[in-house]
Amino acid sequence: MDLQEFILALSRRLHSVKGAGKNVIRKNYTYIRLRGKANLLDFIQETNFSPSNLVAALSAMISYFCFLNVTMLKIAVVATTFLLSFSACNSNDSSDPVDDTLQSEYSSIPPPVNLTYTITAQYSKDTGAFTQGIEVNNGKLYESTGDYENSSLRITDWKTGKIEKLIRMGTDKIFGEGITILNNKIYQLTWLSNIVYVYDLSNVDKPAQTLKWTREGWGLTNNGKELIISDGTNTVYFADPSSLNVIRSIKVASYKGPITAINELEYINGFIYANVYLQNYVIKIDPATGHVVGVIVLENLLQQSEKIPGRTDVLNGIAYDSTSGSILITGKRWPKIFELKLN
Ligand SMILES: [Ca+2]
Repeated sequence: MDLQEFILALSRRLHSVKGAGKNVIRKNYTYIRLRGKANLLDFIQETNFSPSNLVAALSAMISYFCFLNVTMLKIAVVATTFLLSFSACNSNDSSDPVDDTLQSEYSSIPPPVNLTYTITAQYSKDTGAFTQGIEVNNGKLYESTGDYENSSLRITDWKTGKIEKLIRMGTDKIFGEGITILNNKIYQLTWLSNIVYVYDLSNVDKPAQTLKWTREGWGLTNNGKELIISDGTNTVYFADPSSLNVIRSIKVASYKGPITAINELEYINGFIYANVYLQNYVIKIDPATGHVVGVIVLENLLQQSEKIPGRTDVLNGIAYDSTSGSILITGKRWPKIFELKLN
């Protein structure tokens, strides 16, 4: 691949980055940074383009984007930052950012087991739902959606797709995140506003109270007595449900090192299952150690032909139906929810 081909291919990739991230770019660059990094690192690996030529390529790329518009230029600058950090990372022939001194600590962790599964059913789902968290309770699906003004709390019959209750709690500052139900209370995280809404299960029309969570809010589940919360880092917190005081925390890691961007969560039979933002897999975490003991690979779960360009977003959303033993999996603005059984 020569330089011109590289730039053209990269511009196409960046366009897909922009399209997927445009709804969250205005308030915080976390999403776009993470998305940009994942896409571009994949891209570099796919093309085998030499990092030594990146600076020349990026200079040309920024010139190219200057003729488009300001937003695209912003994207190019963000991408440049990551490509340069990638280049620096490769300058010592190491693609793994984990500190060598810590490597031995992680290498003692056994590799995760590949958890195979069978898809037992597929159901239609509202493509307007920017799914941030799902949980099953008493035969219904409780869902929290994000995307600022479009954020909501929903109760649905997931087998018919019928939305039985929809509470719009989003504003230009409130972005819905993870959800869980404990002791007949629904807890709904928000992303950057430090607010956790608490609803009575019997009355979801408005929150019965709010609690303060001092970190970013990403994923939420519970183990029957504690809330389990992720904040987009590699730390998962166990918190008192009445106060949100942190009781303890774990650092999520596999034999390859820390795993960051821990997102939507589900507690299933003594283990924490987690989406990892931008990844097409779910990890199974030992709640005592934080070690990843299993992985469910969900690549191509949603077929390319089922995706709506510029709308269908990443895999996100895991819930456990204890009555059937099924796991429900979906994504942000996906047209489907999948029912799986682990083999
Ligand atoms: Ca969940």
